[in-house]
Amino acid sequence: MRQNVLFSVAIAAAAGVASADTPVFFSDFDSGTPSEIGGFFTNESVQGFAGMGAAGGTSVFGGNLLRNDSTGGSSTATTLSLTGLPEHTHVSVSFLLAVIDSWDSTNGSVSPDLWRIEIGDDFYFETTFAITSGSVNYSNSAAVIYDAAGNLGWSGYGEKAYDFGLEPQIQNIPHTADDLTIRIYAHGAGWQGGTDESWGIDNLGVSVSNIPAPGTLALLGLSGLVAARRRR
Ligand SMILES: [Ca+2]
Ligand SMILES: [Ca+2]
Ligand SMILES: [Ca+2]
Repeated sequence: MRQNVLFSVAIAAAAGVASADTPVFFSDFDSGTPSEIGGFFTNESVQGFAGMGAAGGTSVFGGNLLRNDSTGGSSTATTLSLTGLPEHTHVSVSFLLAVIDSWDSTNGSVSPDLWRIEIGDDFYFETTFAITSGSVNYSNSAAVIYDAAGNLGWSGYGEKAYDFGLEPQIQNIPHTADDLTIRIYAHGAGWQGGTDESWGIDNLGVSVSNIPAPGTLALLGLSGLVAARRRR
């Protein structure tokens, strides 16, 4: 059994297959914006978020972030486009989210203010935040960086922040294509953008992994070998 496992790992490496958890992108945005980033964004200071992170979190805010203060909707997304990914079955995404100024949740005024991340063509995660009005808020106590809604910068309204590396719903998402596009945007009938509401991300990372379906581990070596031969 031990030999079989080692054989599978060797074949996987030869075929360009992602191992346990392979990083394929990371940026802290402090020395500019990588070419993989597109769509709507400005690269600007993290202001009062500097040095802040979740207890037990993945990283802390520093230097610059990417901010999106557009009028909202999918056409105003901030995008990340990756190509030539190693073979994989799943993708995971990690970042710090700054929730900036007068968000009104789904039941405040003017609402709803919704925030969405699309990971590939078949998956999205959506939530809302209550800062100035409304009572519904993204609920993940482990991910909280700052939820006191004091003013940390930008216009005079308050801010919140969360570590989305600690959001289970955007870890290990089924995905197999060579290319991956991530789109992040706010939308909703209450979304105003500008100095009313905006958001920012720092320390954006993407990793891919191979997670065998139950009962398929013994076949991995054989399938890897076939894939490797076809490429030659
Ligand atoms: Ca940064
Ligand atoms: Ca503010
Ligand atoms: Ca609003």
